[in-house]
Amino acid sequence: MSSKLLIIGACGQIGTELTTKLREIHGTDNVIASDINTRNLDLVNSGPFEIIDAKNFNAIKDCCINHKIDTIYLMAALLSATGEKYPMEAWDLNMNSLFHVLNLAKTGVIKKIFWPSSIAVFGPTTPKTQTPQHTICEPTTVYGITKQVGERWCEYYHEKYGVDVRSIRYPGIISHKAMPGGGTTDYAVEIYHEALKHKSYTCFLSENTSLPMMFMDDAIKATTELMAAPSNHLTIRSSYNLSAISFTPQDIYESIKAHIPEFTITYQPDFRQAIADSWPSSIDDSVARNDWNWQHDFDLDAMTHEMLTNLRNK
Ligand code: AKB
Repeated sequence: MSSKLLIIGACGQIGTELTTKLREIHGTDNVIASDINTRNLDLVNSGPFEIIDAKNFNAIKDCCINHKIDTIYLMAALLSATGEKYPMEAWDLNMNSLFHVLNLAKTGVIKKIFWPSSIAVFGPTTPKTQTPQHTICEPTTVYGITKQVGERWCEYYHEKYGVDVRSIRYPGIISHKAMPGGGTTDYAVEIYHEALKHKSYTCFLSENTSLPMMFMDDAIKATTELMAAPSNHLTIRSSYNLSAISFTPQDIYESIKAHIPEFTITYQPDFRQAIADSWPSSIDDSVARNDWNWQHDFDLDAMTHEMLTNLRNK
């Protein structure tokens, strides 16, 4: 019998492209996309879609039973910058949605879960470069706290109840389809749009802020490969470090300027600077590389080429 999947938060930046990829792999009718609203009409019209609030346990459970779902990808979350503005809402959404899917797996309604964590689990006391898989995690954002606690619960449910939950600590993700919303790394998407539209960009982080980043195609590849890996190869049930590239706003500016010579940038750091300063600048993902052969494909210039080509064609 083929696997049936539910994606919660399918209209978001990662959910949109993950849904497309999973439909290619598993067949359109085997992948139910869901979100709290129908804001992304292309996605909504691309196959089975349900309106589901990730905080509503019964709505998720009914959907799983009605569609005989065995695997959930829980992509709904409030990110780092929005989480600082709405701390209780971030806690409520990020934690309760995770408990809902963990408990559906614990009680046998579903078999497998993908839940994204983030580099936001790290904080100012974490080693900043080549941050190891196992290290100090003292996050200073609400979002980071929810991801760190979520990781502990994932490992707990795996150890105590045998739940097959798999997770990646995503770095900043850069893509040209759906826009990101409410993150600290969002500048690295906005900059491409502004370079093409206005030939100038005002960056909310300072020029030398180096952060771990990844092109969307690599993030989707990592997610599908981790979910396809044999269970007995996986040594991490909290969340895997994952890395591709690290760059600063100045680096990405120069990469774009090579294609758009008149492009200019100014820097006006805001409250997101403190969040970025608390995160690592590069990540050691050797455990992911060893356990499930993770390898990234895109460096900064290859990503810039893809971003500009696709945005120009829109
Ligand atoms: C954010 O900036 O909040 C996210 C993340 C790194 O998890 N993109």
